[in-house]
This record gives sequence, C-alpha cells and structure tokens, in this order.
Amino acid sequence: MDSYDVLVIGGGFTGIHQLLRLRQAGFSVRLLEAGGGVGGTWYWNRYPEARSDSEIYTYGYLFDPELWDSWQWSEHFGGQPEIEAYFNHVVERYSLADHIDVNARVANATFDEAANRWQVTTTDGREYSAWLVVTAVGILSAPYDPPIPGRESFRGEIHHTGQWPTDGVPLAGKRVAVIGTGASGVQIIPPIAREAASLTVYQRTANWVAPLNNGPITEDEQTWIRSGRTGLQAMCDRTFGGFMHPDPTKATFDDSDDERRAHYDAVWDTRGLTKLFSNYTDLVFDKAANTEFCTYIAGRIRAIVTDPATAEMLIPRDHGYGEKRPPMGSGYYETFNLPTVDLIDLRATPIIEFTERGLLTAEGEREFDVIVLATGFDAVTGSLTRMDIRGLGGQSLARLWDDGPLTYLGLQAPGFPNLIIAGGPHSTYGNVPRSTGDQVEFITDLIAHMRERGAKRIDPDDDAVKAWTDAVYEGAAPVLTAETAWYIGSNIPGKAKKFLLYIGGLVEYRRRIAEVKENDYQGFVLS
Ligand code: NA7
Repeated sequence: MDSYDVLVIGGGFTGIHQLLRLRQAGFSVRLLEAGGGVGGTWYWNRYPEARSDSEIYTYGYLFDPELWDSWQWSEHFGGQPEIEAYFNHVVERYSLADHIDVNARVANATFDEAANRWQVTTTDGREYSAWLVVTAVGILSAPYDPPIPGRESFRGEIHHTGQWPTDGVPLAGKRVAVIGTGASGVQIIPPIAREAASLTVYQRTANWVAPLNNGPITEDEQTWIRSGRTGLQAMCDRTFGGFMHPDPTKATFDDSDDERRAHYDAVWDTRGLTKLFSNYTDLVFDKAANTEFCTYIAGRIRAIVTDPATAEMLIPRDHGYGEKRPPMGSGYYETFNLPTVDLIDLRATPIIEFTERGLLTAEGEREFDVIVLATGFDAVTGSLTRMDIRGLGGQSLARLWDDGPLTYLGLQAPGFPNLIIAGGPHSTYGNVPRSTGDQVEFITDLIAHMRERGAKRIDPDDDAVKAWTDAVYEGAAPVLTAETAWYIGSNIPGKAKKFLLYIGGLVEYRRRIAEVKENDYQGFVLS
C-alpha cells in the first residue's frame, strides 16, 4: 500500500492546482484520476464542439506569470482539444506527471479512526493510505443515462456526451439522434447537423440559447490579453460570478423601452455569459424583469427559425432565462432551418423505448446509426456519492446527504474527518476554476496550519455546518428557479430537491474564508 500525506482525487482544474500547491508546500501527495489523462471535464467531454463558455483566458490558471507567458490561447472560448493540451502543458511545466496515477478510479475510501488516516481503493484494486484526502471530482462528472428501456437491443452506437470515446465517433453520412437540449446538446447539435446525413433532436424542455460569439483572438486582442493577467484576475475578483463581465448596476425597468432594447442588443452581441451576468440586477429575482428578457429572446428565435411551428417549439414555456444554467450557442437556432434536421417534442410524443434500429416514440419508430445522450449529469453530489466514502462509524457520505448535502463552507461534511472537498456541493456558482482556485489556496494554507499545530485530525463544527448549510438555502431563496435543473438536483429522478451550490457570489465567499482563516480557522475543529 502506498502512503502519502495527502491524496487528491480528480485531475481537472481544481485537482491539478491542488496537487501543485500541496507539493510546493512540501507535502507528499498523489493525485488519482479516473480518466486516461488529465483534464477532468475536459478529458471526458471530448464531443464535437465541446467548448468553454467562460472566456478561456479567465478560465485557465492565473496564479503564475511564467505559466501565463508560456501559453497562448487561439480563441476566446477554448475548444476541448486546446484545453486538454493546456492541461498537459501545465503538468509538464511543473513536472507533475510522476505524482499522478491515471486510470485510477476511486471505488471506496474509508476513515481509519484509530490511525486518523484514510484508506483508499481504486476499482482495479490499488490501495493507498493518506492522512488527508482532498476531493476535486468536479460538479458535472457523473453522467446521467436516463432509464429508457431496450438499450441493449439497439444495434447502433450510443454515446453520452460526458463519456465521448477518445478516438471519436464517425458521424459523416450517419443517421444521428440527439436526446437532450442542455448546454451539451446545444453545443453538439450544430456540428452533427453539418456532418451527418440526418439529425433528429429529441427535446423535452426547450432552452434559452443566447449566442456565445466566439472567434479567434486577433493580434491586438492577444497583445491586450498577454499583458493583462493581473488586470483580468482583478476583474474576475470583483464580480459576483468570477467572470470578466461587470456586474449590472441598473434594474430592468429603470431603463426606457428603447434603452432596454439597446441594452439587450448589446449583451446579445457581446461575448459569453454577459447575458446572465451583465444583464440587469433583477433578471433572476423578478419575474416581470425576467419575462421582459425572455420576450426579447423569443423574438430573436422567431426571427432566425424559418418554420413558425419549429420556432414555437424552441421557445421555452416553463422557465425563464437563468432559471436553469443557460447554454451558450453557436448557430444553434440556425441549425433547425436545415432540411436534414428534425425536432421532436418529447412532451407531446415521449420516448417509449430503444428498438433494434432506433427509437420509438408515440409518433412512431425512427431509425438511427448513432444515438447521442446529451442528458446531463448527477450534478454536484453525484461524483462524490458514486464513490463509497465511509466516515466515522462506517457512515456513508451518500446516506448522510440523502436529503441534500450538509457542509461547512462546502469544504467538509460532518462525520468525515480529514476529508476536504474542493469544488463540491455548497461551493460557489460561477466561473469554476476561479471559485475552486480560492478554495485550493485556502485548503493549502489550512493543511499547512495543521502541520504547524501538529494537528492530526480536522472536523467541521456541527453549528458551523448548520449555519453554512442554512446560509446556502437562504441565499438561494429569492432566486427564480426552474422546476428541473441540475443545480437543484431535480434533473435526477428521486434525488432530493435542494440548492446544491452557494449563490452568494465569489466576492462574498472569498471574504468569508478570509475571515475564517483570520479567526484561527473558526468552524473547523483541529485535534
Ligand atoms: P443538462 O443541462 O442537465 O441538460 C440535459 C438535457 O437532457 C436536458 O435537455 C434534459 O431535459 C434532457 N434529458 C434528461 N433526461 C431526459 C430524458 N429521460 N428524456 C429526454 N430528455 C432528457 O446537461 P448538459 O450536459 O447539457 O449540461 C450540463 C452543464 O455542463 C451545463 O449547465 C454547463 O454548466 C456545462 P429537461 O430539461 O430535464 O427536460
């Protein structure tokens, strides 16, 4: 059995950052990664047009000027191959490969109370022991396959977007179906339509898709970006979601009709998530304000989609903008004007089963060569609860969280000493590497503090857990939320419907953890 000070589980943005920081702090660390390479989300989601919708230069690492100088992004929003290449560059630059085990999927982790250590086993039987475990397993890493009957009888290929084969899927000339129109469906639908003989999109819920407005980084922009690392960091640090887009200052009806239209046009035409984060202050709090923006987008959809019946099917009726995580599209609505693309409304004609040749709905059978499941993830908790994690008295983390997660600052769960969670439930909603980057720095200092104090064990204080969990729900209460959305768990049948992320914003979260650190890590019990 291999023994370490710390095991980090997960080799995405959070885990690689954590590995680096803990090594720099002088700990013996091993990172276990389930994939055949590093990248986390950006390893698994290698489907056509998988792309970030944070400006990539505010999504990659900002902590090291030399790393910054050693890498140049080619587009404003990085495609999966470029992001994966960036990960490999980071690993090489900091010589991290010797500290990472790939193809190491953690099956279980058990706390040994007498020794104050975690025993961790992978699915292929490798065993590890560590004083502390830091999980960095991502919030969108446990793919959800809906229980549609007859899957084994289908003779073609079925692929989930979140488990796309490393050697790709030939789509040219194929009859393809996509089930699901969330962010992944919205990204994969246009490239499939360009390549396949035909594409049938099975839509259960229409989504509000605003343009990503990606493009190559011009020379002038590159010069600005290259010299702007600290400025970009400062911009992200100032905003609610950790994006470079300024927080809005006006409410929807502060503006006249003309001013509002001009503002909507401006956010529509700018890059990325401005539509959500630089819209109006009341967008996700006030139904009338939200409806105003939805009416604007509905007008855009009707103007793009030539068949009026298809346009109406593509306009959401059940939720407003931002009540689910809004996808960003590139030519999404335009795709439905192609003669080879069909849209099926699953509310009118639900899927009955997979057949040998394709899919059967109430409308009849359609034949396919490839069926793509863009059906999302058991988000936020799924990547943790699918491992068998056992804390004090053999208690299971999955059972503890049956009615929703309980955490202190998203960093620890009660009854799970020496287990630290980075980028998990109750961490901040926003630009993920920015938000987990703050946690990684905090966790590194915390572990160094334990070493200094000679502490063997860390637990969250019960009152602190209750207060933080309540704060997460209280913060979420005024926010308009769709019935079904992954960040409230309601996309998974039977999962507790609870807000899974902290939406008080990155600025407030950073302030809180700084305060906790200043107050001798208040809320954590060291022993
Ligand atoms: P999402 O956003 O959870 O979308 C999943 C899609 O799959 C959504 O349209 C679902 O419809 C649909 N779905 C799920 N189950 C079914 C069944 N049983 N039948 C038909 N359709 C189904 O996941 P994504 O991967 O697109 O995006 C996840 C995040 O990744 C995204 O928010 C970004 O942050 C990056 P529903 O809306 O539930 O009716």
